Amino acid sequence: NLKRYAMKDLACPQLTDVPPLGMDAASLEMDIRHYYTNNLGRDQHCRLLYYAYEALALTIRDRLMERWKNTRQAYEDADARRCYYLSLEFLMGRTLGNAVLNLGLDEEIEKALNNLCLRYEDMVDAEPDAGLGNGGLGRLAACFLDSCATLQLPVMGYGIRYEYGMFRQNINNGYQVEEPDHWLAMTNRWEVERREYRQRIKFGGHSEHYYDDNGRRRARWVDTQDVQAIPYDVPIPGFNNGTVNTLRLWRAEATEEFDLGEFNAGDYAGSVAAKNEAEKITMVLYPNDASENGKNLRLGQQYFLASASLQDVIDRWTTIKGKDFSRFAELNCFQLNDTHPCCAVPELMRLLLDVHHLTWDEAWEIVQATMAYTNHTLLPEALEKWSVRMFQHLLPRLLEIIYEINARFLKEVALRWPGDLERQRRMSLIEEGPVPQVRMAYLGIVGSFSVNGVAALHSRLLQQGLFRDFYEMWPEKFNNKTNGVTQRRWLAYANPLLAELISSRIGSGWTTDLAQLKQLEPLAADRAFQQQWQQVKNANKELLADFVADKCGVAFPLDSLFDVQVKRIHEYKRQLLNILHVIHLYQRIKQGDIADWVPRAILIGGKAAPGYAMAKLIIKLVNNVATVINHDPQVGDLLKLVFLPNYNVSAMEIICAGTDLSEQISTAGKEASGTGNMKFMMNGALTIGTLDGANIEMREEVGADNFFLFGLSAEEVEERRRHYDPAAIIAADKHLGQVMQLLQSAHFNQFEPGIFDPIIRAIVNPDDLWMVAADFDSYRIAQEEVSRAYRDQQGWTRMSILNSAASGKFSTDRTMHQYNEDIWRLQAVAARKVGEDGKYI
Ligand code: T68
Repeated sequence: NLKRYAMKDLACPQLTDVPPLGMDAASLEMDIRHYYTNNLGRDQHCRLLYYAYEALALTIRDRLMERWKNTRQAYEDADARRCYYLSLEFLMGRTLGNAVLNLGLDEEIEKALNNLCLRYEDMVDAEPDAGLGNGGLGRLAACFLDSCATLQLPVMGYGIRYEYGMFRQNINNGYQVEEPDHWLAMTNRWEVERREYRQRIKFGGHSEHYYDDNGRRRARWVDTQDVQAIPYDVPIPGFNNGTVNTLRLWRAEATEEFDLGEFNAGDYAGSVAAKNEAEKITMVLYPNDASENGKNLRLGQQYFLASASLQDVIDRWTTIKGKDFSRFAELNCFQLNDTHPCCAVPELMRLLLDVHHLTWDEAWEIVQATMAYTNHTLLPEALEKWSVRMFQHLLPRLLEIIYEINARFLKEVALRWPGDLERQRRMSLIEEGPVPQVRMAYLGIVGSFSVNGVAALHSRLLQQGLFRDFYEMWPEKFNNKTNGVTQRRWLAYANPLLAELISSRIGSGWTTDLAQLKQLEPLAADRAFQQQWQQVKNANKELLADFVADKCGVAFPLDSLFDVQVKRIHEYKRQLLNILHVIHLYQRIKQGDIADWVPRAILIGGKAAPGYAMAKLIIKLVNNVATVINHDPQVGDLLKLVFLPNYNVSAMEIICAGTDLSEQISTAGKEASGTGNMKFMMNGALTIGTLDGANIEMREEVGADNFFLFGLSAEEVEERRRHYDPAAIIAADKHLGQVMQLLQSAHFNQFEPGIFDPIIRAIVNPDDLWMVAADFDSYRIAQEEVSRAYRDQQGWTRMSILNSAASGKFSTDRTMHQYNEDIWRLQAVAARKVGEDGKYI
C-alpha cells in the first residue's frame, strides 16, 4: 500500500534543487563511465554492447529530466490551457538519436564516445524500436508530439504501454510469420514509472440508481472488477528549446485486493490467475490497421485508456482548482485519434455526473466543448462498431449514458427534420438489427465540437459520403487538417548528408520552418549543386543497398532506379498493381524488349494483419516473383525485386534517404492521406501516384511536371464501379493480358499449384473494389515516363531538388499550428532559460 510511504508534507523543494548538468563532451563521458560502472555494475569483461548503450541513454536522460521538470513548472505557472492527445497508438521508434539531435548534443556525444572507443551507430542500433502502433495513424501521433514540443505547446500524449508492440515479421518460404515483439525485455531507460499517479478503472458489474441526501437522483457503477492503471512517462524533447513534453502511457495492473487474495482466500493459484486476467489488458497491441471489431479485450483497452487519462486530468484539475468545473472547458481539450478513444465521450459524462455530481446539461456542455475527433479512414468496414451486448457486459454504466446521449440527440434530429424517421435511423448512435451495435464514429461526432479529416480530399469525401447527415446538421464542426511528418526525424536525423548540404546553402532554419526549403528552388538548375545533390543521393543509395543486402541477400546495383513501396500490406494500397508491373518488366526483358532500358531495383515492404489472408498471399507473391527474377541470369542487373522483412520506423530512416521513386498507388478515394509519401518527397524522391489522399496536395505544391500521375480519380472510380468489367480490360490490354497469362501459368509457383488463384480471381472479379485492372495501363505508361525521366540524370536531379524544395507544407509543425489555430487555441509557453550564457537547461 503506497499510502504507507506517503510524505507528510506534499512539497519538498529541497529534494528537487539540483545544479544544471554539463553539456560538454567531458561531462558526458564522465557520466557514461559512471553509469556503466557504478550504476549498471559492468566491467571491462562485459560483452554486451547493450549496456554501453544503456549508460549513454541514462546520461542523455538526465539532461532531459531537468528540462522536463522545468517545462512542467512553466506550464503550471502559466496556468495555461492544455490539450491532451488521446491515442491507442504512438509509433515512436527509437529515442536515442532523436533526443541527441533535439538536445543539440551530436558533436559532444561523438567526442565522448570516441574517447571511450565506442561507435555512435552501434549505440543507436542497440535500442529496440518502440513499435506501439500499426502504421500511419500511430506514427502521425509520434510526429505530432515532436512538433508540439518544438512549438512549445502544452500538449500531452496519453496512450497504452503495451508489453508487446507490433509483431516482428519473419519470412519463411515466402510467407509472413509473426513473432512476438518483447520490446521491454531489457530495461526501458526512456520511461519513468509514476505510481503516485495510478488510477482505478472499473469493469463489469452493473449500475445502480439512488437518491442522494438532497433528494437528487444519481447513478453509481457497482460490483465492478477493478483494474489499476499505472502511468509511465516518456519525455518528448522539443528542438533546442528547453521544452520537454510528456507522453503518459498506462499499464494495467491487478489491484491490491488481488495481491492480498481477498476475493480468493485460500486459493492462491486462482488469485494469481485472476491477477493475470487484469494485466492482460495492456499485454499486446492489436496488429490490425483496418478494424478489429468484436474483441472484448480491444474494447477493454479503449476504455482503460479513456478512463485512466480522463481521471488523471480531472485529478490534476481538482488538486489545483478544487471542485469547481466552471472553467474546465476553457482550460482543457482532448483530441481523439480516430474512434479508438471515443469512450472518452461517455466516460467524461460519467465522471462529471456520478463522481463530481454535475447536472446532465452542465456535464454535456463541458464534453461538447472539450472533445475533438479526427477521422483517419474512408473504408466503411474500418468504422468501429461495438455490439450493445458486449458494452452492456463490460461497461454497463457507459452504455446507459450512451443511450441517454442518443435519446437527446435524436430529439434534436427530429426537431430539425420532423417526421424523417429514416434519417433518425441512419444517424442513431445505435445501429439496429439482429445484433445492435454502438457506432463509435457517430459518438465521436455528436460528442465533439470539431471533426476533422487528414487531407483535403479525405475531408471533402467525409462530408459528402460517410458523415453526410452530420455535415448537414453541423457544417461548422467539420474541418480539414492535412497531415505532415516531422522534418527533425525524417530529414535532419534520417538523412544527415542531405541535411548538411541543404544547410550549407540556405542555412539551418528549415529544421523549425520547413517552408524555407523553397529557397532551394533556384538551385535546382545549378549544375554544381545538382552534382552535390546527386553525390548525396548516391551515398544514401549505397547505405540502402547495404541494408537490403544484409536483410534480403540481394545486391541492388547502384546505377539502377531505386523504386520503393513500403507501408502496411492492404488491397486498397495496391501492392498488387506494383507486382503486376514488375512482372510486365520481367516479360519485356525475357522478350528482349530492352532498348534504352533503365535498370530498376524494386523494394516492397510492410506487414499484413495476421488474419488478413489476401494481404498475406500478396507477400507470398512478391517473394515468389522476386525469387524467379533475382535468379534469372538473363535478367541480371536489369531488374531486381526484394520483399524487405519487418518494415518499421528504423527501417524507414534508412529507406527514405536512398529512394529515387516513391510508390503511392492506392485506389483513388481510399487512402485518407498517406504520410510515407511526405517523408520520401522531403528526401528528394519523385512520386508516382494516384489522385488520392495528400498526393493531390503534394502534386499541387511541386507542380504537375514533377509528379508522375496515373489512374482514375475518386469520382471516376465511383462511376466505373457500376459497369466494371476487368475481363474486358484484360482482353483489350496486350500487356496486362500477358502478365495475367504468366501468373495463371504458374510460372511463379511451379511447385505450389494453385496458390495464387485467389489473387487472380480478385483481379478479374467485376466486384474488385480496388480496380487493379482499371488502372494498370495508365500505371504502366506512367512508369515508362519515369524511366524516360531517369535516363536524363540531370533532369531527374532537378526534379528531385524541386520535390524537396516544395515539401514545406508537409511538416507537422504546420499541421500542429493549424490544429492549434482552429481547434485547440493554446498559448505557447516558453521554457525557462538559465545561466549567464543564456542557454536552456
Ligand atoms: C492511416 N490509418 C490512414 N490506421 O490509412 C492513412 N486503424 O491514410 C493516414 O495517412 C494515417 O492514418 C494518418 O492519418 C491508420 O494507420 C490504423 O493504423 C488503425 C489502427 C487500428 C485500427 C484502425
